[in-house]
Order: sequence, then C-alpha cells, then structure tokens
Amino acid sequence: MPRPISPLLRCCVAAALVALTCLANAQSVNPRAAEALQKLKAADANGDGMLSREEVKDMPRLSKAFDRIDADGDGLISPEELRAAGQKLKQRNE
Ligand SMILES: [Ca+2]
Ligand SMILES: [Ca+2]
Repeated sequence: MPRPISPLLRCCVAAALVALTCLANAQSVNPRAAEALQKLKAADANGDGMLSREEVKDMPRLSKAFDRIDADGDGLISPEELRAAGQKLKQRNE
C-alpha cells in the first residue's frame, strides 16, 4: 500500500509551485523590454547586435533620443544601452 504524501511534503510542493509561478510572471511582466529587444533585432540591418543612427532612422522616437541612449557616445546603441534607457523611462513613469 502506498504511503500517503505527508502534509509537509505537500506544503513544500505547493510553495515550489507558487515560487515557479511568480518567476514565470516576473518574466512576462516585462513585455516592453522583450518588445524593445525584438525591435532592435528587426532594425539591426547588418546584424551586429548594435543600432546605428542609420538603422534607427525609421524610428523617430529612438532616432530623437539616440544621443541620450548612446551612453558611451560611440555612435551605436547596444542592447545594454537600450535596456538602461528603457529602465530610466520606466522609473520616470512610476
Ligand atoms: Ca547594426
Ligand atoms: Ca554606445
């Protein structure tokens, strides 16, 4: 006869499930970041993972904010710079 699952074990499983759900939610809570990265990939014409001024010229908002986003001033927007800019924007909106 199988032993019944102990309440403690059941509790642990439930906690783990809750933790997993939270983790999944935390990842999907940021669709904007995912969207931004997707856009970056789509706009990255030469596929170097960076956005040049030329590559963002069809995105007026990005184009306008180019100098602000390009933190190190190398004339290219890296994913990190885009992420940092997005975070700053988020902080301002909060
Ligand atoms: Ca590029
Ligand atoms: Ca840069």
